[in-house]
Amino acid sequence: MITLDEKLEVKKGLCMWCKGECGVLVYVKENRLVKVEEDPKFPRKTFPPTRTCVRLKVAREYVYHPNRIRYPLKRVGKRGEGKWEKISWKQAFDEIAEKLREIREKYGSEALATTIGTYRTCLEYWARFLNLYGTPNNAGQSQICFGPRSVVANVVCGMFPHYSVSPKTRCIVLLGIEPSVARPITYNLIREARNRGAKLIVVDPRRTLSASQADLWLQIRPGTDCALLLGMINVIIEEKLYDKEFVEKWCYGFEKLKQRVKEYPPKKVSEITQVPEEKIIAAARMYATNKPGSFLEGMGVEQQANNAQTLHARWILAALTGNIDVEGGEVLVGPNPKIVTHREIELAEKLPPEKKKKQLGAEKFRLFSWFGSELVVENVKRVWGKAGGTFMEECKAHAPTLYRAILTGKPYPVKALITMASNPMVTQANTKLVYEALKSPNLELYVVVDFFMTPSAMLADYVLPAACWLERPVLSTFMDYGNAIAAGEAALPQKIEGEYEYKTDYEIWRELGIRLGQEEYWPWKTLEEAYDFRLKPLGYTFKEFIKKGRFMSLPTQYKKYEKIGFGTPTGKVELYSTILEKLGYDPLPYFEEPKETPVSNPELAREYPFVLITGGKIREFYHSEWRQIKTIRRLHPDPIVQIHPRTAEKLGIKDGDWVWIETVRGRVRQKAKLFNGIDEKVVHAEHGWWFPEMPGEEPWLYGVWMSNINVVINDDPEYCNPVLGSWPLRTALCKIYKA
Ligand SMILES: Nc1nc2c(c(=O)[nH]1)N[C@H]1C(S)=C(S)[C@@H](COP(=O)(O)OP(=O)(O)OC[C@H]3O[C@@H](n4cnc5c(=O)[nH]c(N)nc54)[C@H](O)[C@@H]3O)O[C@H]1N2
Ligand SMILES: Nc1nc2c(c(=O)[nH]1)N[C@H]1C(S)=C(S)[C@@H](COP(=O)(O)OP(=O)(O)OC[C@H]3O[C@@H](n4cnc5c(=O)[nH]c(N)nc54)[C@H](O)[C@@H]3O)O[C@H]1N2
Ligand code: SF4
Ligand SMILES: [Mo]
Repeated sequence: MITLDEKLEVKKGLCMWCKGECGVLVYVKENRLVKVEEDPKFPRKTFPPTRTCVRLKVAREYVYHPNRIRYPLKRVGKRGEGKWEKISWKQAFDEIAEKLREIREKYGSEALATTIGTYRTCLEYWARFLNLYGTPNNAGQSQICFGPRSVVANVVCGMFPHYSVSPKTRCIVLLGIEPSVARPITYNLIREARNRGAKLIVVDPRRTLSASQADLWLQIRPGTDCALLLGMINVIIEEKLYDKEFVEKWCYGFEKLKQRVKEYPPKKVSEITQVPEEKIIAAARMYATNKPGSFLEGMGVEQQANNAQTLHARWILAALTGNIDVEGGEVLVGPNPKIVTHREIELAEKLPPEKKKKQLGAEKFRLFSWFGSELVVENVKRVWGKAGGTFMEECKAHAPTLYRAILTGKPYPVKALITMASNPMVTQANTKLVYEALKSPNLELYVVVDFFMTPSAMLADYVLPAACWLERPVLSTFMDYGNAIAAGEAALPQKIEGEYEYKTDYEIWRELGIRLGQEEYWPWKTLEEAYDFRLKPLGYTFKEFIKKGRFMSLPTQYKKYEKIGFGTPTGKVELYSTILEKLGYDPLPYFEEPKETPVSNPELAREYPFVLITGGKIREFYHSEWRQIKTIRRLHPDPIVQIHPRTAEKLGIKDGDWVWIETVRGRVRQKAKLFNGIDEKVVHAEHGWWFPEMPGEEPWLYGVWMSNINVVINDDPEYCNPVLGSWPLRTALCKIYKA
C-alpha cells in the first residue's frame, strides 16, 4: 500500500555547493529538511552524476550544524577574543550603516572596502551597493580565479567562451585544470567527446586522473606554461599548420607575432619547461591537425605571475588554428539578450570617475582596473550589444594592496571592511599580513557575512548569518558568459522563531543601502522580486521560470564574426593586442621566469630546494569549507602534501609522516603522501586548511596557523602579474622536513 505523506513538500532547488550547480529536489516536511536528491528532469548533466554526490547526502548535517551562526553577533570583548552578544538584525543594520556614514564623511567613500571569494551570491546587487556608496574597492580572489581568463579572452577576441567543449570536439587541451575534480559539467562533456575519439593533451606538473588517461601528458615545470605555448605557436607557424584564411582575414598582428615566436624554438622551450622537445612538437601537431579543438584553462596557469601572457598565447593558438567560434571549438556566446545582466544591475555609471581612479592597485595593474575594464567592455558592447561578465569580478581592487593600505594608511586610509562569502584568513595569500590588517586599530569596522564561524569571522566586529541556497531563491546566469539561465526556489524558511533568523546577502546590501540614502535604487523588497526584474524581458516571473523547468539556453550559432566581427578595437582577433599597447604593456606574449624558482633565485634555492605548488582542488572540500561536517571530514581527515618517493627517501620521510613545509615566510605542517606522479623537485600542498574542532578564540583561531599553506605564500605586489595583479600561488621555494 502506498501512503502519501501530505505534509511532505518537494521544492526545485539549484545546488550551489560547487560548480556543478545541479538541479535538485529538496524534500521538506513542516519547514524541516528531510533530504535532497538529484532532479532527474533537470536537463544539464554532470559527471560524477548528481545522484552520487556525497554533499547532498549530508545536507541535513550541513544545514542544522551546531556551528552555524543563527543570529547576528556583535563583538563584546577584544577582536579575536571570541566574546559575542546576540543582537537583532535591526540593531546590526542601524549600527553598521551609522558607522559607514561616519567613515564616509570623515575619510571619503573609498575608505570602505569589501572582500569576496569565489562566485556564489548576488554579486550584481553587492556591486550596486558599492557603486552607489561610492567606493571602487571591492577586492577578493578573482585576480587568481577566473578573472584572468575572462579578461584576457575579452582583450584578445572580444568575448569569453566559458568552457567550450562539445561532443564534436576532436582535441581537448587541459592547461592547468583538472575537470574530473573541479568542473563536473565540463567533465561530463569531455567524457562524451573522448568516447567519440577526441584526443586529450594534459599540461600539468602532476599526473592527475586526466593526465593518466591522456594521449599526451606534458609534465611541465611549474610556472613555464607560457614558454610551452609560445613553442607550440613556433612549431605551428614553422610547419605551416595554421589556418591561412582565418589568419589573413580575421587576425591582427600575425607578422609581429611571427617575429616574436622565433625566440621560442622547441629546443629552447624544452630547456625552460623540462618538457622533451619531441613532446612539444607532438602536442603542437596534435592540436593543429585534430580540429575542431578546445583549450580548457584553470588555476595551474591563472595562479601564476605570468598568467596574462600565458592566457594570451593560449588564445593565439586557438586563433591560428581557426578554432574560434566553430562547432566543437571555442564557441563565443554572448549573454542572453533577454535577461537583465549583471552589468545592468551593477550601475557602474553611478561611481564617479574620480573614485574609479582611486581603486587600490589600479595604477600598477591597469588591465584589472576600472580604466582597463571600461576599455574592454566598450569594444565588446560595440559588437555584441551587451557584454558578458561583471565589473565586480573583472575590475577589482588589488587584495594585497588593500591589506597594506589598511596597515599603512597609504595611498589613503581604509577604515571599514566587509567580507561576504569568503574566508580570507585561510584563502588569501600571506595570512600574517591579512591577520595584522584585520586586527589593526586602523580598521574601525570589520563585518563578516557567512553561514559558519571561521577564522576570519572570529576577528570581526559583527558577524551576520546568511541564508544558504536552501533558504533563498537562486538565479545563475553564469556571470552572463553564455546564454544559459538556471534557477532554484527557496526550500526552507529564513526564520524559525526561537531557532534562527537568516537574511539573504541581497537583503543585507539592500538594508544598508536604504539606510545610506540609496532607497530609490532598491525597489525590490526581496531577492525573489529582484530576480523577477532580471527575468522580466523573458516574459517570466521567477516563480513561472521555476515552473517551466528552471533552465534555459538558446540554440548555438557559429562563426558569428562573419556578421558582427570580433569585439576588439580592430574587430579582429588581436594576436597583437592594441588594448595592452594602449595600457602601456607589451602587446605580444613573452615568457618571464617567475621570481621565486631555482632558475631566478639559485641562491635561495640552495636553502629551499623544492618548488612548492599549492591548492589543486580536493573532491571532498570546497576551498576552506566542509571541514566541520564530520561525515565529509572522515573521508579526508588531514591536509596532504604530495612528495616524490625518492625525495622522501632522501629526507627520511615515510608515507603518512607529518612534515614541515617551510619557505622564507614561515612554516606549516601537512601529512606526507608519497606520489610518483610528481617531479622529484616539486611538492604539492593542499590549501584551505583550518580545524573547526579547535578553539576559535586567539591564539588558536581554529588552528589557522598550523596547516594553512597561505601562511607561507608570497603576495608582494612586486611579485604579482604586472597586467592583472595576480599573486603567485604556484611557484615558491621551500624545504621539507619531518615534524
Ligand atoms: N594557496 C592557495 N590559495 C588559494 C587557492 C589555491 O589554489 N592555493 N585557490 C584560490 C581560489 S581558486 C579561490 S576561488 C579562493 C576561494 O576563496 P574563498 O571563496 O574565500 O573560499 P571559501 O573557503 O569557499 O570561503 C567561502 C566562505 O563563504 C561562506 N559562503 C559560501 N557561500 C556563501 C554565500 O552564498 N553567502 C555568504 N554570505 N557566505 C557564503 C562559506 O561558509 C565560507 O566560509 O581561494 C584561493 N586561495
Ligand atoms: N571539489 C571542489 N571543486 C571545486 C573547488 C573546490 O574547492 N573543490 N573549487 C572551485 C574553484 S573556485 C575553482 S577556481 C576550480 C579550480 O579548479 P582547476 O582550475 O582545475 O584548478 P586546480 O585544481 O586548483 O589546479 C589544477 C591543476 O593545476 C596544476 N598546476 C599547478 N601548477 C601548475 C603549472 O605551473 N602549470 C600547469 N599547467 N599546471 C599547474 C595542479 O597540479 C592541478 O592539478 O575548482 C572549482 N571546483
Ligand atoms: S555539491 Fe556540486 S556536484 Fe554535488 S549536487 Fe551540489 S552542485 Fe552538484
Ligand atoms: Mo577559484
